[in-house]
Amino acid sequence: MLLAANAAALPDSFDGRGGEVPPAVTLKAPASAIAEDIRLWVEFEAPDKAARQAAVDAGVSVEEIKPGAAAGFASPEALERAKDAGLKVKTKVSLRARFGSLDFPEKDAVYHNYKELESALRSLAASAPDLASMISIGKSTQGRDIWAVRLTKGARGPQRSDKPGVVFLGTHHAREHLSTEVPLLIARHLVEQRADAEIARLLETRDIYFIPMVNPDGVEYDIEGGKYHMHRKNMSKNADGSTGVDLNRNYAWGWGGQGASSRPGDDTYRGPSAFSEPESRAVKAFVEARPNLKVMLSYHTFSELVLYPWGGSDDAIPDAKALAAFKGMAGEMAKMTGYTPMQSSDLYVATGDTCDWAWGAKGIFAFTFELTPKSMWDGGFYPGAGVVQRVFQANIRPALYLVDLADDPYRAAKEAAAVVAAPSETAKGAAAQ
Ligand code: 0X9
Ligand code: ZN
Repeated sequence: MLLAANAAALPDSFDGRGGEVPPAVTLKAPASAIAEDIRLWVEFEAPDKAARQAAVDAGVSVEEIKPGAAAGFASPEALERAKDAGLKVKTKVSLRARFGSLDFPEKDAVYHNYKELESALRSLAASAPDLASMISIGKSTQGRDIWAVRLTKGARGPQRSDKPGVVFLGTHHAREHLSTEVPLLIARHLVEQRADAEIARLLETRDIYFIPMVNPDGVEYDIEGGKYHMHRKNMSKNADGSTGVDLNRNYAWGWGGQGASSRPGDDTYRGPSAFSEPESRAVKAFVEARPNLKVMLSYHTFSELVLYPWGGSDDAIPDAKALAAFKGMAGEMAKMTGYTPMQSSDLYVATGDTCDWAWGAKGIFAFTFELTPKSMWDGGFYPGAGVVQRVFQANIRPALYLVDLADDPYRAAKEAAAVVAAPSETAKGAAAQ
């Protein structure tokens, strides 16, 4: 049963059955108020993590790692700070020079903008009213509803459930559009395949949420005018006139520490305080109202990685049993996807991310996936429509695996240990395939 206090805190549900219309969106700030983009795409020498970290600490958003080098976005000021810190720049180009006007190619129409996502979720909920419902978890900075779809038998909208819960999140970062598509398509897959015995069991016994677009204002700005804007942050107006807070630096676990800029103009600006942003606060309220949540997966792009806490510190999480479970799960999901598993901070230390908070503050087994492609030159944030189905297909098994494990994520450690303890079984299995 839903506690009265929690029930009051939850937004209205929207079940898509009775023709209810979502409230009208009132935009507070015109996106076009953003100044001309002056950021640079910078490739620099990075023989080790220390070089990547120096760049991150100077305010560069590191996006791509390859042998001996790394690359990312930098404001001219961040680049100067990075150079002062000893960074050796190999190449730098303006975004405009490198990416041109980035007109939305016709083939990218398969990606969902905000209205299309809203209507896709509404159709999904309407297509299976016995198991799907739609919930607004709160409003964005500019007043858009942040939509979740819930899949479970026997509970709807904000009703409380004691079944083990899982939440899949997308598009904390505006330009990472594939991270909206993957959770949307996985939700649709579960509904369409609900007659499959395994999926039917999971829908019966688990409470499954998808929030495919945590940062709708940023997404809408990123595609405004039929052009890509390479926008990462939300659309908050900062005190210095710049736009946006990095939502994946705004959570209250280690907030304000390393790898999260205090300079509002930087792509990795952490915000004026932890949970200063309506979008991260909406996720917080959503999680806090649902103590049954045991597992979280936050999709990002790109680089093809499976990341687990901590991201804000090089330390391993102290609970050895939990660490073994995290490693077991990350390893399994890496095998399923072909992605590389690692502790988040092995990429770079960055504080205030979603998954550190989910694990540190709430004990939720939380993963970040960096989806396809592997590099900026394979499409980066805009890999085109051609990859969507393939990336979705690659991500079904890990999603089902996590949903299954939600009843006892520690099982992952035991299962991984069993494989290590019985190598001959593994070898037999491999030979039989
Ligand atoms: O930097 C991020 O927020 C994530 N990468 S992205 O390219 N999508 O921006 C990675 C987050 C991993 N977490 C930490 N290293 N703390
Ligand atoms: Zn991201």
